[in-house]
Amino acid sequence: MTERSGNAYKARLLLAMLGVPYEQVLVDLAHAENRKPLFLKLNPRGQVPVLEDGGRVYWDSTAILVYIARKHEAHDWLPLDAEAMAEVMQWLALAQNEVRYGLQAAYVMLTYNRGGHLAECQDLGRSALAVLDGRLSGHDWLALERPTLADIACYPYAASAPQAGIALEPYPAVVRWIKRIEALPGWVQCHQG
Ligand SMILES: N[C@@H](CCC(=O)N[C@@H](CS)C(=O)NCC(=O)O)C(=O)O
Repeated sequence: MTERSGNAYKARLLLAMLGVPYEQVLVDLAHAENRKPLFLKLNPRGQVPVLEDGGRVYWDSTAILVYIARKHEAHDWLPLDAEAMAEVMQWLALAQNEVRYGLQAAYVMLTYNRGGHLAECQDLGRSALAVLDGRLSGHDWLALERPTLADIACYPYAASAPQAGIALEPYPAVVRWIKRIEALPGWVQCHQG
């Protein structure tokens, strides 16, 4: 994993909130360590996060969040019954679509000076924030009236929207929800040290 990846942060955040110890291995994205054969053996997509556990390797933050929640029987964070699980999973889908290709993409372009269609990504990012704000205007959490994987998956790149060139002021319910998440027991910062 790398400390600056919002996707790796999701896994670190859940592990911290569950009090599960883990070893963090940093991957040097700036020097394309993630494109070297050794890393591609772990994740053929060449992306962090990757989780190694019990002699097996898992990639993609959604799969990793689900794995951690199930393995540690964190039913509050990812319930087993059909309705509740689907309610959580729909937000994981938003995290992997509008958030990933909108907020994350714009964040990466501005923070790491990468090329791309910035305005389009920012528009997509704003559409993600509007959906989040709509839900959070009448609820404290994205699903099930309690913190779940839905919040962990959407939070990192919503919180870093200003670094993606998107002001959070038009989304006041999102701003209150970010503060609520950051007050949860076990919350850790994205960038350590
Ligand atoms: N869908 C993937 C996205 C992972 C992703 O975008 N990782 C970024 C860091 S946050 C990465 O490894 N970028 C390096 C690259 O693509 O070369 C997930 O949720 O894990």
